[in-house]
Amino acid sequence: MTGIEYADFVDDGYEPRDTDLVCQFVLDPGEGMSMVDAAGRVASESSNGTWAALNVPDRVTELSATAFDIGDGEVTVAYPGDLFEAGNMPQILSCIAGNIMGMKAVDSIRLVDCEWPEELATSFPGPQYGSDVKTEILDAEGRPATATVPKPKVGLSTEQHAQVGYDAWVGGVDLLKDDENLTNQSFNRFEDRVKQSFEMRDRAEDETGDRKDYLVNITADTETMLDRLELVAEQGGGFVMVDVITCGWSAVQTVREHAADHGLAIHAHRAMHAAFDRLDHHGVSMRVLAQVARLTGVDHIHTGTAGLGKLENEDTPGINEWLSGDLYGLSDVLPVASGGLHPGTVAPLLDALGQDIIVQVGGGIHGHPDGTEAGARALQQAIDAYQDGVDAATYAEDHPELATALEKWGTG
Ligand code: CAP
Ligand code: MG
Repeated sequence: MTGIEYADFVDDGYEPRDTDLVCQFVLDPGEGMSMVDAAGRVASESSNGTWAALNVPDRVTELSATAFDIGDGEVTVAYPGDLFEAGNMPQILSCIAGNIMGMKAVDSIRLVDCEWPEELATSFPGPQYGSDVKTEILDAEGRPATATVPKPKVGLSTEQHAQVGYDAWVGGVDLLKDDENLTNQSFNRFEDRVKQSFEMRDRAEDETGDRKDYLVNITADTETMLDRLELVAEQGGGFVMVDVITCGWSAVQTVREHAADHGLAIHAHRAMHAAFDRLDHHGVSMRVLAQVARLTGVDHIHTGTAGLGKLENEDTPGINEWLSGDLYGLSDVLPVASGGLHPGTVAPLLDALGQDIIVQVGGGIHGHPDGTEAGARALQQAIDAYQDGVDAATYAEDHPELATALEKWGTG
């Protein structure tokens, strides 16, 4: 038997093993605590220690986490792979981002980044398509894919919603997208919306000759999501949208399994992420949330607009780079830039993030003075201008829809 107490969870010279899940935290120790005291409590509480010293068989200490690299307000913690259940994201998060977020030993603590060991990472499926949606489901090779959310967010009737979709598709947008707070309300029922929108989609495809699709928000309790997913598949859709933070990762894992049965890609919206990641000294970073999303198998995820637009962002380029980087052969994830974008923001956005993204523009299309179709054309013209290496204002000289958009919202 060995006694384990907080100090046993600290070893500043520790060298992580290939099988460890290695997590970086920033933390502010609680009153009267040194960094080492706080770090030991974090490693203990998130693995197999508690406030009381325990006498345990030696085997148990092999599952203990180790805090090392303890710096000024920073600590790295290595978790033995065997601490985790393969393929169970809620279990992993209950350890590495669980009780420690509220323990008195820290005034604040933020999980900043993780390095995932191969065995644990590959116990998850990862995305089915990732950036391949651009060629396998859409005709968006060599350019950013485009999406639009009808605005107002809620309140359009089913017919109005489907009409907005049609106007946007024929104006050049690839993807219609439901807003996060539109699911199955009395004024716009899910089943009718899906059926009518796909009828319009088929018309737009016939007229344009391009593949068009619809990011259908199936967000609900998990059973209902699976029913909705079946309906989308029956109607010939290629995508379902899940609001991954509000639904939870368990639901995402279940949807991923069923989506694969139908070859449906998953679009991850991230409403409520800012409750975890907005404070830079507390919570869970967007970088880690994006890692979790990739492992659990979403094909797209919103990662922000590199500081443009209406919402606060955490390091969009760095997160996107991680999403496209190697992860033991798991597919990449296509990032979605969204939030206050309009045609005038296209050039700085693509400069910052490259073209392997989805550009989602809601208000910046539907708020166009000449309506949705003109707004969609203006967006496409801004992308064409960028690809031709011409600045938007010059391109607008003989592209009236873009000219009107730039006049209304400016550039950048
Ligand atoms: C954008 C949007 C998206 C946000 C999500 C909205 O509309 O539909 O939900 O961009 O934020 O409801 O605000 P606009 P994020 O294009 O009209 O701004 O991508 O940061 O997760
Ligand atoms: Mg929205």
